[in-house]
Amino acid sequence: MRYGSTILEQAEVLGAITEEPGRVTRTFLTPQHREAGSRIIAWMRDAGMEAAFDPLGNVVGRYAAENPDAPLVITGSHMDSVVNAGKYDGVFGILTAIACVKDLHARGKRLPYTFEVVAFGDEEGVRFGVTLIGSKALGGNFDPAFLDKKDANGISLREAIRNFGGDPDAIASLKRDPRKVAAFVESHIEQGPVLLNEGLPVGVVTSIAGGTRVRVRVTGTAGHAGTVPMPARRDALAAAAEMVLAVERHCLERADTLCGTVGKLAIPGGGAINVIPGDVEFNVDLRSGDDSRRLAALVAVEAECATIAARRGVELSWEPFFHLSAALCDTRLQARFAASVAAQGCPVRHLPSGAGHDAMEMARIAPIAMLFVRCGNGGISHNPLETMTAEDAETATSVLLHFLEHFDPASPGTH
Ligand code: HGY
Ligand code: MN
Ligand code: MN
Repeated sequence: MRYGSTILEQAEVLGAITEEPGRVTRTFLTPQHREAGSRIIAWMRDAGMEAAFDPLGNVVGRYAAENPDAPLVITGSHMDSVVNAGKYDGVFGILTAIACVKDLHARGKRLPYTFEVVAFGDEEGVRFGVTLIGSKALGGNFDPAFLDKKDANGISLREAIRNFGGDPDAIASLKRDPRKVAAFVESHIEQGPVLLNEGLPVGVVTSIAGGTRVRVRVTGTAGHAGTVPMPARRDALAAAAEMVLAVERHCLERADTLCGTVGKLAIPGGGAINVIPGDVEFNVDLRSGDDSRRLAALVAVEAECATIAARRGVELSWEPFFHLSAALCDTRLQARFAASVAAQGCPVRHLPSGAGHDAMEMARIAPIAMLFVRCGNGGISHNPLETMTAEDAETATSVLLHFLEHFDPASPGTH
């Protein structure tokens, strides 16, 4: 095995760099981000790349072409994690690319394009509530208003960048020139059960589902749990619970095209056992491969929640704060990846991605493609039980290396 076991060992090393001992939580611009980034830089340099943090805290490795004017191919994924994460989400896409460059460099081989490997500093949006920050910057979609977003300790993104040694004023310059970028490709653990159920090590992604995230606030009347008669209550939590079930039911009835999740719900201040909750906040995450169905669901679910609020006499605040359109993977790049999969003797399976990825933002400046690698344990992810095998890491890396060595930037894709 040339790459697989090293990749899993490196993922273990990064998995141990966490803000929460005993579980993997690594968020943007923290000391753990710096430590993990420094490890990645060392591995990139050892593989023959120039590598450093950029002004936003992304790690960028470059394996230059012989011709300084050659086009650019970018790959990579994110180095941050959700809370209590697995070890491979994001990280695999970085490590597999480093392994490819190490192999090329050992053979003294350069590519007909400059190859950039990016460890995006923030894709999950855990610390500041804005997702895909790193790829938004490289794709030219970074909104300066993000800089005023604050974390749970009241630190703004601008301050955090400065404290990290970055430069908020240099972010605009990180956008890659679309005329120079021939393709963006991302390898990622599938985070679902399709490849596992079909006994396949890798798959070629066709599209990446779009998503909408909504901030919901339900306001009722706090009161004494023992003295307010049941019919007279304006219980914000009971109303919110009914709304959560409405989201689930709406999406279950359309499970072939929709996913709906309430991943965060809180009573501000925490609530008390003998107080009727007067205030509840929760988030809705709605996704679909079809943007029109997602937007229709957004309208329908909001209407159902408004009906529940009216019947229960509580107020509803419904604030969509994040929209990301579904992204199509370039058909010619898909075909190239399929040829590289077949070249390894693997069956070719095309499949959509229900998870979001940095490739969605990079699609603004380049044709994109994604390679999925099998996810074990029933396909579980965003969970410490997430797992993959060294053999599959080996296969996926061989596919990526074949793709990179056969990719002709002169005819990249139909962007
Ligand atoms: O939420 C997502 O799909 C990604 O893991 N950030
Ligand atoms: Mn994720
Ligand atoms: Mn991911």
